[in-house]
Amino acid sequence: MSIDTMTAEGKVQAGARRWGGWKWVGIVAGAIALLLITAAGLWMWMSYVPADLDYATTRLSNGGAYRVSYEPRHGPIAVNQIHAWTIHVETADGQPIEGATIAVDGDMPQHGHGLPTEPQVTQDLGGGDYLVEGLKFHMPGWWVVDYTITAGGQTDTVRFNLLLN
Ligand SMILES: [Cu+2]
Repeated sequence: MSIDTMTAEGKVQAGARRWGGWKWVGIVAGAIALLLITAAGLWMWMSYVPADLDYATTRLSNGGAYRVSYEPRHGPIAVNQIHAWTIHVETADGQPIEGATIAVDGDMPQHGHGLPTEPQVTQDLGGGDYLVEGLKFHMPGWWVVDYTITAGGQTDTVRFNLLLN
């Protein structure tokens, strides 16, 4: 049937079919674009690192009770290697704290996952020094490590930022 012999209604239906085909192309292209934008956004979010992060290895705890510093025991921290830190705990005015109870925690703030291991303070080395064993960072990027320190009935948490590559 040629277009001339179609009823007006038939022409409208044929037109709708043609546009119907293009509509699907539009929907698929839109879906692909949305997927790409989502993936790009997710990637940007997961690799985002605040510009003003403090990477100091000596920091005051959140409540100001303790000054804490750390040092990896075997040189620079490599991704995916179990390693140990020595941390030093003192009061804000510099008196070493011995006999503290210290819990270790850590995570990647942008990834929603924590540490792959359960590091622990395994030894009170005296003079405010403590041995932390079992640390491992299994991805490059921004990590935080928190020490929650309890001494003399006072609990406070200190946070260290690390950027690994
Ligand atoms: Cu991660």
